Amino acid sequence: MPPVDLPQVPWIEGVSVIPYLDASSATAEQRRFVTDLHRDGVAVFDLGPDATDLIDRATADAERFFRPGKRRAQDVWRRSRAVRDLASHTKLTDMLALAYGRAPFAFQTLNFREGSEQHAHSDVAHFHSQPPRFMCGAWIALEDVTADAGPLFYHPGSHRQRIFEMRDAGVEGRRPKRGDYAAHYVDAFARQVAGEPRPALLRKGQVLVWAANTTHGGLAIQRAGATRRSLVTHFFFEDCVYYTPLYSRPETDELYLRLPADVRTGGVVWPKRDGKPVPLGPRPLAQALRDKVGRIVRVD
Ligand SMILES: O=C(O)CCC(=O)C(=O)O
Repeated sequence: MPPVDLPQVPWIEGVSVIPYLDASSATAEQRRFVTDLHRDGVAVFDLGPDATDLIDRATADAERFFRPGKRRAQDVWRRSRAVRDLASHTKLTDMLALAYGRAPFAFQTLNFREGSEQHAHSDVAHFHSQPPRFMCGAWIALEDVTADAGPLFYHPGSHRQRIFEMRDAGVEGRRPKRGDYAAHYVDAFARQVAGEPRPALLRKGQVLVWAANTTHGGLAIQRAGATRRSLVTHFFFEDCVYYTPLYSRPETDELYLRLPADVRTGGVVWPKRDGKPVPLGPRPLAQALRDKVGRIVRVD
């Protein structure tokens, strides 16, 4: 049996979010955040003036990792206390705990100095959970975003679409492998994206959270040299199984399991199913150990 009181569907993904909020002690700001996330698959709030100093320290710490021609620095939190604290900011984790009904933990950070110009995608191709949809992304603006700097974009309401899997992209009858995403998935996903992208013109200190299946990406940079510093943090939630769908075949339960880091503690979070630890093979253990001991920051 699952641990008592843990929802099997995130509140923001279900149909009972309003009575749930009515029975909670949510503030007006939290209530707006949760209802926006439920309706649109994205929601924005402000970390407030108290976070300005932390944002400035996190921005300065990340700066030394960027390289010419590279877009992002992954897991700077392993080298920066400020990035670590910002990624796990209490106001953010409180919002997520309320919205999902389980305790969130940040497992990865991405610092950007410029726009990513990333194709439209949904994070559930990269990170997913059992039970499903206990995953989300948080995009923190480290400076004001201008329309010509290649803002983040999203498709409101896309979180409600059916999850697009590797087999929908034609990778069938076998486990997906490295290269299948670029060769098959990206274009197939793009063909089924509906509606107009909406740019996220955030001010410094604002946070945009997207739900697991919300379509998003980065718009083209219109002004050479424009910066758009941001910190993206990906979250999972307690007591789930964590896996990488790109290399998994969920229909036959062949999952590429993960042993995610816990950014706040520096440890790892062992996957659980129905409250019981799930056995892991040597690969995720070795990966977690390498990242932790090496304090690895990936720049790409
Ligand atoms: O910041 C961006 O332009 C996109 C970031 C993104 O899509 C992601 O990290 O999943």
